[in-house]
Amino acid sequence: MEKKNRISKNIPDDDSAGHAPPGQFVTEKFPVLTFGDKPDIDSGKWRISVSGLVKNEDSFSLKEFLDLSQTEVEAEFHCVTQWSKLHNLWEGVLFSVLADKVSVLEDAKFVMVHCYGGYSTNLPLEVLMDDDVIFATKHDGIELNLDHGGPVRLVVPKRYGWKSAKWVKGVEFMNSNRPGFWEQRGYHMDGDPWKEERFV
Ligand SMILES: Nc1nc2c(c(=O)[nH]1)N[C@H]1C(S)=C(S)[C@@H](COP(=O)(O)O)O[C@H]1N2
Ligand SMILES: [Mo]
Repeated sequence: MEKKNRISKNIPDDDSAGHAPPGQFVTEKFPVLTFGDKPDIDSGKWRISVSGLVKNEDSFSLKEFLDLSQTEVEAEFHCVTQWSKLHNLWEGVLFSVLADKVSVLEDAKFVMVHCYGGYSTNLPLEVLMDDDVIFATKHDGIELNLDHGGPVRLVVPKRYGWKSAKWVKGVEFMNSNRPGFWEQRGYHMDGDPWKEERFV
């Protein structure tokens, strides 16, 4: 079997206490954080569409999506409600792999990620092209359940958890920045936990 590419990011050399961004506490649990009801998703019907400033607008079924090159990413997860889970192994498709597949145009500078259920979040393209940003279908070897965003969620380890959109259904490449669901309600446009970019 082809060996999967594994990328480890933001992992401390040892488990010494206190390694988490300022104002965070470490938990071993994997809490569920969802605003409102979770959507009802039939994996057989799930699709992700890519639109906006790309050469080839496209959409993928789950099977087509899983046929793209797969990667494992080890990374921390920091929620703005102050819990951090330091060890996570995500498996899926790197954001950069999807971006390359549709040929992103030079004018694209920002991205809106759209979710089943109506949630959305915005990020600079540059942040998403980092090699630890992944559309995950598995967490610690187990298929993502619906509570954690299955069948496919985005994971952006270097940003607060609200940027890690669950139940992704669309990726829109944009020229200028626009606020997503929480960003319209006072959350930071960038959301870097190491800079405590929580609310504005
Ligand atoms: N679609 C959607 N994605 C979402 C959310 C949400 O409410 N809806 N909550 C966000 C927040 S605030 C966090 S911290 C993480 C939590 O992911 P988890 O429930 O798998 O721990 O999902 C993020 N993605
Ligand atoms: Mo969160």
